[in-house]
Amino acid sequence: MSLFEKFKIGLEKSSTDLSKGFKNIFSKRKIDSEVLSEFEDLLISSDTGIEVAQEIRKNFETFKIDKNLNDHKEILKLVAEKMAIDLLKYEKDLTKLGNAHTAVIVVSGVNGVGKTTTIGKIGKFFKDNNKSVVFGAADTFRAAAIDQLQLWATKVRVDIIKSKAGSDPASVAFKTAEFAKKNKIDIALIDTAGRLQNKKNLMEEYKKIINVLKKVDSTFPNETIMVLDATTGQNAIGQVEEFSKIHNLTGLIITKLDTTAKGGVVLAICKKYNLPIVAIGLGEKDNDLHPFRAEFFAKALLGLES
Ligand SMILES: Nc1nc2c(ncn2[C@@H]2O[C@H](COP(=O)(O)OP(=O)(O)O)[C@@H](O)[C@H]2O)c(=O)[nH]1
Ligand SMILES: [Mg+2]
Repeated sequence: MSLFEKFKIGLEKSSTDLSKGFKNIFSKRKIDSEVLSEFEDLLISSDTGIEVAQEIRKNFETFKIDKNLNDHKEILKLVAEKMAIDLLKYEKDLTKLGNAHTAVIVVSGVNGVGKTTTIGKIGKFFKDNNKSVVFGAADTFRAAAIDQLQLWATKVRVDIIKSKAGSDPASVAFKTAEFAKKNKIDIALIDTAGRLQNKKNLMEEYKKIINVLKKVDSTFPNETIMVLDATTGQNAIGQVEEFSKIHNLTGLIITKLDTTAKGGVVLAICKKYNLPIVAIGLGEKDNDLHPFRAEFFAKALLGLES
């Protein structure tokens, strides 16, 4: 199956409403300001946020398209093209993460967004590409979280550094980085706790993790990736806001785009934070993590066939 087909199948639920809406709005009608307002509302309802929707509408108005164009497919193609151009600068491949000799990657995000699952998938990706990998189970908040990462480590056959539930997360992170450096491991992925009940503690915990990593090697961590669950819609934006106060983010991974998530949130997040999208999650299995491709994403989101 081609990557575009994977995007299409993955984004099917997101795209259905949007493409139906487009069809209703643009079929057999001249493009006047009423039509464009409906178009803008449709974009907002797919979680693009008001700003992005207004911008796309504005772009649309300046498209050199025949205002009498009544083939909604043609219009969709034009919108997808424009969207893809806008999103192109946010593409970043997972392979780019492994450029440092030993790359330490801290994975953050609120509870349940898919951090541990995503770490498992990234681990598989790098293993498949002949890289050595170690996981660090620095989400020590619950025993189940450590066990879950252990399961992934066993499944994709990578090393794991872990400690008892309730132990110091920074200490696990430190040991993971130390192990990776000493054994010249290519990629160290550090899982973290995402609970937000106590923001201050979480903030301090992250700062501590980052600081101890720097003690192992001043270039660590090489990446700080935040995982976002697309189903949370506009809330995801608030989460990036919170987490970027704690530490400097270098990229995002957006999960669960295969569910009823409204994919438009990807546009909103990209625009607002200007952070690359390292990968997207299109399912729960180990091969459901994919590189973000602006063109495929835009076309699949709008329900285009090719
Ligand atoms: N459908 C779907 N489910 C996902 C995806 N990524 C993660 N999940 C599921 O989301 C749930 C929470 O994932 P988990 O990795 O435990 O989240 P964490 O709390 O951030 O570590 C699990 O049931 C995962 O299988 C995805 O891309 N698509
Ligand atoms: Mg977890």
